[in-house]
Parts: sequence; C-alpha cells; structure tokens
Amino acid sequence: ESKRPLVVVTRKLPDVIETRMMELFDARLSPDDTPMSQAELVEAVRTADVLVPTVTDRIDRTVIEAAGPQLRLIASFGTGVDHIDLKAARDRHITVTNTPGVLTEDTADMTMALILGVARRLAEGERLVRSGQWKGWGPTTMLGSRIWGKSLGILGMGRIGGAVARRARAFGMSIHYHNRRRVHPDVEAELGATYWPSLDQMLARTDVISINCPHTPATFHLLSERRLKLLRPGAFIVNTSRGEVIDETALTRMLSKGEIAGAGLDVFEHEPAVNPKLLRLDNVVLLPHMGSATLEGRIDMGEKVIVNVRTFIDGHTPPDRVIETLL
Ligand code: 8YV
Repeated sequence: ESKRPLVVVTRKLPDVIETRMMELFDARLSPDDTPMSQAELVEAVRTADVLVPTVTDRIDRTVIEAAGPQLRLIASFGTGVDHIDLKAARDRHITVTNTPGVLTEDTADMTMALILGVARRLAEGERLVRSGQWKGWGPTTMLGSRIWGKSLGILGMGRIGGAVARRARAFGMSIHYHNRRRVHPDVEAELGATYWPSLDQMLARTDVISINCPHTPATFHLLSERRLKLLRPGAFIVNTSRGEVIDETALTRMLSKGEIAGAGLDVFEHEPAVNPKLLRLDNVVLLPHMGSATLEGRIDMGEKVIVNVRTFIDGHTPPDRVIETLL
C-alpha cells in the first residue's frame, strides 16, 4: 500500500470533515482553534504533502519557500485566495485550490441581512431594547430608510454578486453593477441588472453599494475617499468580501461626519482588529467575518477540499484549481 499523504490542516473543521480526512489521509488536524503563527506554518510545510490553510493563514513567499519538495498542493478552505502568494506558489510549482460556489448563497444572505440591518437600524433597535432605555412606540422613533425603490450598486458581478442581485430584486431594488467584464446578456437580463463600465458613474447613482469582488492588487482601496464621496446623499455601504477593498480609515471618518449614512461590515482591513472609532458609531452594523458561517456551508467547503486533495493525489487536475492570471 502506498504511503498516505500527510495533510496538515491549520484550523478546527467540522467533525464529519475531520473524521473523513482521517480515513483518507495521514491528516494532522488542529487540536485547538487558534490560528497558526508564521513559525508554525513554516514548520508545517517542511513535512506536509498538502497544506489546508484558511483565510487566517498568511501563506506568503517566506512560508512557501520554506516548503520541502514534497509539498505539491495548497488546498485552501475558503473561496478568497488573497492570503496566499500565488506567484510564489507558481514559482515552486505548487498547485493552489479553493472552495468556490458552496458559500455563494450564504454570503448573499448575509449581504441582504446587512443591507436590511443598516437601512432598518436592526442592531441599534436591538441595543435600545436590551439597554432598558426603550420608552415605547412613537411615530417618529427609530425611523430607518426604505430599501424598496432604491438603487443597489454591486461591485463585482461573480457568483455572489449574482445571488445578491436576485435577492435584492425581490426586495424591489433596482440593480446596477460594475465588473471588469460585462456578464453575458442573458445573465444580465435574468438578473435585471444594468452594467456600468465606469465605477465612478455607477456610484453617482447608487443608494446602497455592496462589495462582492475579491481583494487583489487591482481592487485594493478601490473604494477610496474620492469614490465614496460620489455616492448619493443618504447612501450606505455593505461589505461581505474583504476589508481591503475599502479605505477603512476614510470610511470611518466619513461615517463620523455623516458624509456616508451607514455601513454594514462583515470584514475589516486588519482583522480581527476593528478601527475603534467604528465601534463608537451607531449607524454601522459590525460582524466578525461570518458571511459564510453556516454549518452546512462549512461541511460543503470541507467536502470540496477533500475532493480537490483526492483528485490531485490521483494525478488529475483538481476541480477548483486557482489560475492566478484569471483572478
Ligand atoms: C471563510 C471567506 O470563512 O471563503 C472566504 O473567502 O472569507 C470566508 O467565507 C474563510 O475563507 C474560511 O477560510
């Protein structure tokens, strides 16, 4: 019998996934759920045949260059791959895979939750009730803004952007999007979405902007102070993608000054650190990166990781291979 591959997993995964991994591989699982340090990652890649990192692991050039020659696959547990230096991996002929598709609907649900949460002041209302300060119903208390009839600008029309568009349409919003490429006309028609080749022009007619693009060098701080200023009066922003796409310092300043009406943020520029000034604002809903955090989704992600690893080990191209130049 050939030697089973040593698969090192950096974080605690759902039990069913860990059990399956132990059946299939020489799996080194994470006993506790603390993120690995760079030193621990370097140590892991010296002997691992396959590394299964998550979004909390910076797989930078240092880590990749420390890998022993046996490391051939990085099978990431997650869709975003901005934590992995893909060029360094390519230089070492290491294949990278991710888990797209299975967290699309969950992340789109969370995007809607944030849109509704900000517009209808959900977290603020909840805080009011819990504080014991609620004085009873009043015709002008806790007024939010209606999302029906408002325009939603989707930045990044991939799988998640499309799932957000379908939902938002059912809530009576008009759908606009900006993307590097225009999507197929049939898809556009199905989503009822209007394409804006110019992000600036889209922002100028947007009431709610949703970030659904990956973080790449091209999208870093794409929503700069200058661009945020283009939004319509009363506009707000939601982000379930990556914090780096927004200039968080500028956003915080503008929220404080009321230049942006609100924000629903599931992701931050320096997670788990959150700008302390954001914590003091009432017009923001802040979540701890839980856009895809459903039990079902995590199991689906784990199953995808297993399929990628098994396919690769059997000598075939894994289904979710990340091609760096396509990002
Ligand atoms: C995951 C995410 O929680 O998949 C992503 O890109 O940001 C999250 O949905 C994370 O990646 C798990 O590693």
